[in-house]
Amino acid sequence: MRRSLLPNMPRAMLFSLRGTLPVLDLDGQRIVDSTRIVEELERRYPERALYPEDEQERRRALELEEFFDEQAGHDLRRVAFVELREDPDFVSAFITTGRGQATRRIYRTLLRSSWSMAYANRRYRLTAEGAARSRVKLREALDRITAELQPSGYLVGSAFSIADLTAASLLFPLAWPTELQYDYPEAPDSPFMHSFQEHPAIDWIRDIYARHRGATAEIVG
Ligand SMILES: N[C@@H](CCC(=O)N[C@@H](CS)C(=O)NCC(=O)O)C(=O)O
Repeated sequence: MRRSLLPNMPRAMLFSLRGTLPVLDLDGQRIVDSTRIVEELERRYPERALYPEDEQERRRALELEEFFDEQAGHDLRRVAFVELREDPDFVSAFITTGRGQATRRIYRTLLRSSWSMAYANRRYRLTAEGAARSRVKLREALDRITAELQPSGYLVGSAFSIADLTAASLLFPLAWPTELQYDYPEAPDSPFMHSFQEHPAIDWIRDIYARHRGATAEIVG
């Protein structure tokens, strides 16, 4: 069963004071952080492995996972936050996807308040200089995808692995694949996001979604 903490602002905000999303509750155990979640799922369900079997390939795949998760993912969020903080209408529509107008209005009001902006700017250290650095690093992350690609079309070895999953899913907003499981509102035009459209890694992200985006568990609550 999959549960969304958003839109459930008080619960999500309280949670985010302590940790990040996603979170997996499994047999009474709470696992925070996607790296640890996948680790546990690999242990329990080895038949659908995301870690390559070969020792060297596994190390390589985990290195790439670490890079996209701990660097590129944060760069993408930072740039998106900074670009979108002037657009509370889109952000409220985005985070309330699938919910009614009333919820959306509440979010819009919250996001327009100066304290919520101050909180976000402080918590995520959002500055124009930081965003400029992250824009450069995002392009490097896309270049890294093309540089690492193997003849198989995957980042490591001959099969889909944790490396492909992490890179494609964290950078999805640059590619907006048609297989996204939500009916998101159309993103506002952003010259920066647009500037990537010719990058070959964008097609790679779309292709990974087309081939590997499985059916998703229904969201409850
Ligand atoms: N390394 C973490 C990063 C997760 C992360 O930053 N998640 C974002 C949402 S996509 C988050 O929870 N941000 C809330 C916060 O940092 O307060 C993971 O892979 O789980």
